[in-house]
Amino acid sequence: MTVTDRYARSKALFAAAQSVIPGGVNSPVRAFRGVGGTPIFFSRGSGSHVEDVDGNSYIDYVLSWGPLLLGHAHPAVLQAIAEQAARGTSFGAPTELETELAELVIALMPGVEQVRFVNSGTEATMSALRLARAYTGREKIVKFSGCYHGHADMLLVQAGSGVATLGLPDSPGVPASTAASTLTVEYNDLDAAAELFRQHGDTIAAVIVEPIAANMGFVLPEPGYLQGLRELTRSHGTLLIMDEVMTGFRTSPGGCQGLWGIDPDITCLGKVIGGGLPVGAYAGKRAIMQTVAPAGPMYQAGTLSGNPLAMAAGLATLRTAFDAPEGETSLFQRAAGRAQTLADGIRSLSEQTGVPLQVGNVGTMFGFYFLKEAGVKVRNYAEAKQWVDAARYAKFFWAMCERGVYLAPSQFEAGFVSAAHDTVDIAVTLTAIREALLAARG
Ligand code: HOZ
Repeated sequence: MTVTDRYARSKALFAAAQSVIPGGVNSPVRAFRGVGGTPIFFSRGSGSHVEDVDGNSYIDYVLSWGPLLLGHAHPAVLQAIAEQAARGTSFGAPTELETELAELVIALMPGVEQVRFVNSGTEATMSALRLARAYTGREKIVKFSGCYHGHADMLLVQAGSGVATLGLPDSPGVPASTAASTLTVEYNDLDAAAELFRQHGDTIAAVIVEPIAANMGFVLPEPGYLQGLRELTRSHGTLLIMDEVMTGFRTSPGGCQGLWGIDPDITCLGKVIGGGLPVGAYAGKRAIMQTVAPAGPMYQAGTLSGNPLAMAAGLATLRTAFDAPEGETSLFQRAAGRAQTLADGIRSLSEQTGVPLQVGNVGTMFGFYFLKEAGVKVRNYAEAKQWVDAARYAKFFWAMCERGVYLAPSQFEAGFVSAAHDTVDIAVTLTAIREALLAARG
């Protein structure tokens, strides 16, 4: 593994962190267990670039795991945060900003009529499930193997993201009784979901799904799959929860639901709507959302919920990304165009170098698997575990770092492009990928 003096200061900081923070990180994927070596510690970011504590610069395709749609330290976001901070950082009382952001989310997301803001994606999914249970009076939920919806107890079953990266079984500490209410089925297998509904149909409160499975790599839904889930759930009186924490405002202005015309009952959001500050939201049909306290009996609360700094950063991000004068390209569209060029370039480099990759992209998101064999296709978590060549990705990852490109330190995570990535960034990245593929091919 390539860990040299190039990362000396990161290594020293990681050693210090490990004595006071479990595993030295505050979220497991950051520990680099998926690629070996020592995590890189960052000191600053600007536009499409980040700089580490050793002074190395990288084109960044992690972008804080998605939120930074405009890139690092965008002036509009910084100004919104600074202006709000000068007025106050938190009141624990309503502000106008919350209504403004809710109105904007409702205008953009077709399935959303009301919004409740929370502080993280985990809080959003956890609360959405409580809401579904409260609304339907049922207990069971269905999730898909390899999909990740944060770390609430009932969702840490066959989970993706860090759980998949570390190869962990379901987490200790989750009561068996809690996990027992979570039914799991393979993603992209509508027949298996239908069979589950034949057995348990009338007891299932909700199906929760990532419309693109972006925590086991980047796995697109097969044609008709999401629509099939919509019909299946509707016919059993079960709510469909679309977890668009990652895909919301990244795949299209209206997320995957807008792009593919799926009408979920509840939508989970996060990441981009906070513009890089901690935020989450669960949202959906008015009749369902009216179950949430104080409108209805389902309790959920938070001291920093709807925090004005996060609301201001989210508003600035969404307005800057999507507002474009008639006939002009929005910043979102520009970023999506760059992501397309990048993904097409990776596809053709895979052919040219003979390194088998499965490449996917939608809007400003992309991902690629290193496959053990050419010609196989990954459609679900079982196939991902079977076909992904983790050792080759690890070599590739470090070769990319040495060439000044930072990708996710795990094949089970997606990549992100921002409005700050320009054509030079993409060209430099593709040159680095060519070299790194050859290096990883050995
Ligand atoms: N689970 C997050 C991405 N899918 C990673 C969060 C983090 O480590 O910051």
